[in-house]
Amino acid sequence: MGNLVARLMTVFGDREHKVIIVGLDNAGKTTILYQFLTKEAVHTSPTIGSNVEEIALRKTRFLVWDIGGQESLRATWMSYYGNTEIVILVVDSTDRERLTLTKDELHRMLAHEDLQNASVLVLANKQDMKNSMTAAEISQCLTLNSITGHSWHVQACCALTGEGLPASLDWMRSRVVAN
Ligand code: G3D
Repeated sequence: MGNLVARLMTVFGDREHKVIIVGLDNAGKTTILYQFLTKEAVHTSPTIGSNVEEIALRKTRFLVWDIGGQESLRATWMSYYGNTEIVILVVDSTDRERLTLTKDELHRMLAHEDLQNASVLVLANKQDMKNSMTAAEISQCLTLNSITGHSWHVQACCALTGEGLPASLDWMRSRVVAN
């Protein structure tokens, strides 16, 4: 009976995959979460604590935690790491000054034992702004090529229009299906 239930759950895609959205404050995390859900930009206020939403793509269901990025909240990120399959790191592509800080947070995070099996999706957000860095520049600044123990991908996007987000979801789906 247990086996039958397990097989049916596989067929109907019943298992939820845990995703956390991290990044510095103002990167666009909350806008991206609700853009995933509604395909419309929403008015946001700074994330205090966390927002959590379920996103379904065909038979794949993601439980997505949007974690606050202010300095005081970054220390709490690790309490969300357990069972995380995908880490979405949102970067404000215009925020050159804090990219080194983002890089340090990313590499510190990936060294944590609870994230050893997690895949990493870097969203180079705010591509609509004319002074934004490209995904390739961000990839280089974050030294993504040095990440060998995790599957990773960088995607340019604009949370206000949703551009780039369907491709991101497709990549996330391909990762959890591969596992
Ligand atoms: P956070 O959850 O990472 O803190 P938010 O970030 O989602 O609250 O977004 C911070 C601000 O950036 C918001 O503006 C939001 O509208 C804006 N923003 C998010 N994504 C984009 C984008 O792709 N392009 C542009 N131009 N702006 C974006 P406000 O004015 O509400 O603070």
